[in-house]
Amino acid sequence: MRIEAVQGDITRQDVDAIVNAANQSLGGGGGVDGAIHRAAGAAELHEACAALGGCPTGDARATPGFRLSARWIVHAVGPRYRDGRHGEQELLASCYRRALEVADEVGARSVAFPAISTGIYGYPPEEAASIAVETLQTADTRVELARLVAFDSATLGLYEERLAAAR
Ligand code: AR6
Repeated sequence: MRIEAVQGDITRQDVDAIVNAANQSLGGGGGVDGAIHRAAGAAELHEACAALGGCPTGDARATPGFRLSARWIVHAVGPRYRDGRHGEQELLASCYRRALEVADEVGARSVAFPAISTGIYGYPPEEAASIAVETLQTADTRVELARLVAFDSATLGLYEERLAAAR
């Protein structure tokens, strides 16, 4: 699988599936979740999410992308960061792994990821970027392209450093 990093808005990515940084209720929220709900069509996406009955932390669920260019949205629930001693690393890695597994199930071959948990959930961005890159690099998947979408240039820099180190 090819892994690339770009700076931009995940709702505008031309890929088969975009990943949402959701919460356990899948009821929508702020940050990237709010942006995805608005861009996909809030009413339809809300109804599709409600039918899923929630999602545990570290896991992922798919809905259609509705008005997005992406055919699918994979809603992944990242951990809230406390102190790094409550399983946060494993739960965040699990989000990336499960999002790829769900992408495989729906047949998506290109998937864009936001920096899960690094906004409202407070995960330190440096460690989150390392976990994202390492987990994607070791994943067993039919997905051909994983695109890490940084909202800001600092996050893009973190991804670029880690991807360059791995080459
Ligand atoms: N495109 C790409 N990245 C974005 C966008 C965008 N349009 N908007 C924000 N980001 P956050 P979390 C970045 O807070 O920390 C919601 O209320 C943002 O800069 O969206 O996992 C949910 O419902 C940051 O780097 O998600 C949950 O309750 C990253 O996306 C909770 O927030 C993630 O920030 C989840 O918190």
